[in-house]
Amino acid sequence: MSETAEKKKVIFSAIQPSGTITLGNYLGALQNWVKLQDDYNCIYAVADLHAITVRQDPKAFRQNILNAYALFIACGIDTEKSPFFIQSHVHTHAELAWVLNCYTQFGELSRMTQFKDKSQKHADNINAGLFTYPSLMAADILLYQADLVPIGIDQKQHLELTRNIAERFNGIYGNTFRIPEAYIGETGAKIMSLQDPTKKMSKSDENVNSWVAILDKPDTIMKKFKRAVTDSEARVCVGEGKDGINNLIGIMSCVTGKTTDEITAEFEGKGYGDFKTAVGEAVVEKVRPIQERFDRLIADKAYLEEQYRKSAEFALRLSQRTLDKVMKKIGYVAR
Ligand code: ATP
Ligand code: LTN
Repeated sequence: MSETAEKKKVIFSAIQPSGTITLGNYLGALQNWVKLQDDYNCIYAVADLHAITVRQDPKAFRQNILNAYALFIACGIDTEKSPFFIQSHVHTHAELAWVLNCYTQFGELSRMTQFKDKSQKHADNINAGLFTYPSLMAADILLYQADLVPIGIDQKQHLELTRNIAERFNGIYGNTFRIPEAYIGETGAKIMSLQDPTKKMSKSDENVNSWVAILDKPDTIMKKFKRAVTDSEARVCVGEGKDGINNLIGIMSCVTGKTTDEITAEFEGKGYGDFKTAVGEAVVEKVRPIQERFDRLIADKAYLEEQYRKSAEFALRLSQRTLDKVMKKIGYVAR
């Protein structure tokens, strides 16, 4: 890292490899990660340790981790600029998570809405990891002394808790962790389900027509958009009670860069059928080059391995500094 690069603010973020990456993940998270690379020192990870809070099939899990890794590079994550590693390859994360668990209160974790939602969804497996998930997320962020954390709105509560844990630790032992801030992108903050546009598009939704995966084939993408739920007004414009159309206009704007007004003017006098087809085509065009790059990358295991190894080495060196400081302050005997 150069002198000037050293002075840039630090960004950390991660995403779980818990299934196929959707258009919501791409527009809400990934696209921002790519944009931020030039102006910040970015460090990114595939959060595979977090993913086992929900039961994973070993074979599918391994594939999902590699797919997510390759897909992110295909979307524009450049490991020369931004170390991009697999969380389980860097042991400091699990170590600091244990320490932070002892500085996190039961009451605080009980208030996390994601814990409540996921406990309901997976009532047969409410494990301790699901409960302490936010301490691991706090460890991810605090290890790199991150200034900013790009996330969707749904992760804001976890970031607040991270700040509280860091402030508590600093209060006891003196300045150890930088206090991070959430970075919520303006566009694509919340892409809604194509089948129930009052709910967010979510990869764990059982209705496959509710989400579009970045790796969906063009005809699947077209079919899903043609089936998208709209309203009976049949006018392409933003309005109250028009959640479906509002969402489609939002998606169109995100993928083409056109404003809402430009889109409304373009589709003046046209029906929903035409508009849905146009949105589908715009999305197909957007993902086409990503899919082509993905196909090449996923076939090149040696290249992927080189990237995640190199990034994990960098991440270990950096995070070990913070962990050493933490252990010393607590009173552990140095190795
Ligand atoms: P799950 O369905 O398993 O909860 P998810 O699709 O909601 O998964 P996450 O892995 O929880 O996705 O989120 C990854 C990132 O993508 C987060 O930063 C999150 O805020 C963002 N994100 C997820 N869904 C959307 C969406 N519909 N619109 C915008 N951003 C989203
Ligand atoms: N909890 C996040 C994924 C995640 C993360 C992080 C995000 C794990 N560790 C650190 C930002 C910073 C999610 O479910 N989207």
